[in-house]
Amino acid sequence: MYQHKQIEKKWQEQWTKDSLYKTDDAGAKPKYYILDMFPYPSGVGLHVGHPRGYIASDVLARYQMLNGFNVLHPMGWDAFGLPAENYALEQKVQPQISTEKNIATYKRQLELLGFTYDWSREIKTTDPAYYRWTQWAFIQMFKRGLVYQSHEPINWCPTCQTGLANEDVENGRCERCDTLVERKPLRQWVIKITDYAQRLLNDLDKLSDWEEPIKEMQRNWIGKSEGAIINFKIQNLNDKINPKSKIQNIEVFTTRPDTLFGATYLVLAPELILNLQSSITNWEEVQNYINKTKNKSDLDRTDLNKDKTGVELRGIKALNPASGEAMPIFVADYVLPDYGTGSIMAVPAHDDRDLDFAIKYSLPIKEVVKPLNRGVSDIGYQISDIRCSKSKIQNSFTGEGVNINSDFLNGLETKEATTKIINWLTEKKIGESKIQYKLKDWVFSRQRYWGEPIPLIHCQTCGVVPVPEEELPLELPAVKNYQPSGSGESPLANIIDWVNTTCPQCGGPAKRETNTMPQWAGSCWYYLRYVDPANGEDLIDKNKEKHWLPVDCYVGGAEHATRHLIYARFWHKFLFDLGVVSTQEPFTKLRHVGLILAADGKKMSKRWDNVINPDEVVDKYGADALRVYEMFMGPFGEPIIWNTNGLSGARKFLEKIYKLKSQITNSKSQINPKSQIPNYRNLLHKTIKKVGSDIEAFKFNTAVSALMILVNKMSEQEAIELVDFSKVLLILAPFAPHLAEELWQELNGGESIFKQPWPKFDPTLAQDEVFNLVVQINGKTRDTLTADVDISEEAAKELALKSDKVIKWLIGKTPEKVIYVQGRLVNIVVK
Ligand code: ANZ
Ligand code: ZN
Repeated sequence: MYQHKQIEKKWQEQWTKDSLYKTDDAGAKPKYYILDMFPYPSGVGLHVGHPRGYIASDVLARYQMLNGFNVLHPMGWDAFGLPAENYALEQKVQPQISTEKNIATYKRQLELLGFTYDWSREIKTTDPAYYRWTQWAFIQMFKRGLVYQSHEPINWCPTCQTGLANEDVENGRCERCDTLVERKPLRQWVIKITDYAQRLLNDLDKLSDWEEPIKEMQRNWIGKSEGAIINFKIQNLNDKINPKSKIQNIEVFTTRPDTLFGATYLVLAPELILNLQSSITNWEEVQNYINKTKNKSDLDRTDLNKDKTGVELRGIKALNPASGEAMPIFVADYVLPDYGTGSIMAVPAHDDRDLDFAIKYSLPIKEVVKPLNRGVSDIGYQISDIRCSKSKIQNSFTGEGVNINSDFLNGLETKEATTKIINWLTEKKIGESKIQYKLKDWVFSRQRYWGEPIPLIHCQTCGVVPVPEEELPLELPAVKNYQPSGSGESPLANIIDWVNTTCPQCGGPAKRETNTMPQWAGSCWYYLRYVDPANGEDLIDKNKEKHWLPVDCYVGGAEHATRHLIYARFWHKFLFDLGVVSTQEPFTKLRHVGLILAADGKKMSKRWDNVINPDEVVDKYGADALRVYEMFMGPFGEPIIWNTNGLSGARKFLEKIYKLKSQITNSKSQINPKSQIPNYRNLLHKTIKKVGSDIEAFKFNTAVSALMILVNKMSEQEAIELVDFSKVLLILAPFAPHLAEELWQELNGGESIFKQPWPKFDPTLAQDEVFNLVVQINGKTRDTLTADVDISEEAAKELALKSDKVIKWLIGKTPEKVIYVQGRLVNIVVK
């Protein structure tokens, strides 16, 4: 009988006793650093969805151990942050205490699954010895001018009662609690991540082993646009109101300066116009409009399908510097305050949103670019003063083409026109070329308790002074009351003893910064600390860094594509500039794990009461069964629904292997009286080859399925040779380590199975089976080729068309159709 409980407990204890997973820094073996996105230890513990990625990285770690690598596979805890603090508030305990408790639960659950973590390198972001270096890096940024204080309105979550970074807002809602985010002016610390935008963008191209969709998400998040800034002079039509009014111009950012002659009005974001008040004659109307837009989310404002609204600013006009025409100026909320300059020149003929707006408010539409392949305009609005109805014009022409109605730009193609107008603007000092990023500077302060204290001191005489490095870590003081104040001040502000300090520069009375760092801070560099977790002198030892970095393979959720992964890449590049790390990028290979959904198709969550606890699964089916099932359930990167039947299938597979034991013979002479080579041999070698290459390609499901086919075949045999079965155990070991070790020890004894080499396959035995692929032209056979039995349709056709004989027959003819009959022939039809 396969007694999983007994077997799993026995080997977990033995492996720990033998320090099987303790990773040395030295040694002759090549290194392999495999990293999981470390969890945030929530109060409810793990559900069966969480370990999917951890199991995969563990399979890879064990596979690499068997392949002779010195594997570093660490684990730790991302334990600061709002959810931990909210949980503690709910439970009425200190976050320090609840966090420790949650970590203990997580660790116990992870250990049940038999992972290869080197726990001697465990770290937690809440440990002062750890966050000392988070604070240290922040101070280095401060000293290099990468950190600034701002009072601009930022995203504010009224439920979490804290300011948020752009990355923490999803569709206008707080990513944590789903509350509509407001804008609130707040004193805050901001990191100039935009200084690194171009490098973050460029180096994506070097990450050849990252999945393309994740790189694309980062490109879009960084959002580079090339264009120009253009200055528009403002005419005050009503000098009587305020002759001293200072407004002289409005700056806009545009990606299409070539359309300047087609700009027929300007639009300002409502947030931007307060300083124009004195010249505006309909101020009340404008003020009402501003108030109305206050609570709209960016998504609402920019939605193409939403009705555009706005109000004209009466009393002023703008002058188009190219055409000299006077243009009305509007406030409208489809222009956002914090992109570009917060103002635009509207070109309704060539921008959809401007067109909608122009039609609604009967504004002139002037066509200035025509498509290259069109002789005359067929849209019908090329005359500047034409007033159009929505029914007549549906779309603007937003592509590139040739300029018309544009004076000195006429006849130029878009690229040339762009260069020419930018030169013209620059010469006249009314504009210049400009690169704009969607990425915003990183709002780095939170008005909450459970985070790293920001190590800055406010002195009346010296201004803002960093805490001296030798005084780090600046520890988070223990407090009774850590409820958020909601006033925009952190709860730390109430700890007078802690706040009042002396200035490190002048010795005078000073006050500590009371904001804390965001949840993302600690995870920006944790992968470095595993390499050298106890270093009290430096963030990381240089030699160890050179040895272990970069991380060879990083596995985690796709939800981090634009947050953690951008922040960590930025932090790493900053540390590179400091000389702390020697590589430009931290993670060589990145793979994302798909979600495991509950049986009802929803995300597993306490809220839906659909969570399956891994403890119960392990108890009933065993850790190995859970591991095999989660690897087998479907393609690793895709979401998949949990199915308990699948779990019993995995369990039965392991039982079958356990039973194979009874068919084993040790001596060659006893077996297979009929033939010398057992008839599973070819399949065995094929499977060794496939399991290895599938693990490397993260195709765990097909690896397990190949193992299942092999085991089925072997169970039909009367006798199995021990050498062969030992190979089966070795390729099973990454997936079901406990069972593999148990059987290995029983049959072979000696050192752990994980100290053995991965079995070699015999290439001739592992060769794929082939068939004769007949190639016909118009039904007549012209060639016969050899093809793998599992050749794809495309590959079969390509193979056929490349045949020398076929090429000769095809001279002067073009194939009209190519038909593939699977496993038999390709027919090429020609006229
Ligand atoms: C004139 C123009 C003519 C534009 C044209 C487009 C087409 P991306 O690619 O996203 O950078 N824009 C600029 N700042 C804006 C803001 N704060 N809120 C909303 N829209 C803004 O887009 C840049 C274009 O988006 C800019 O180029 C501007 O419209 C608009 F045929 O200027 B364009
Ligand atoms: Zn001072």
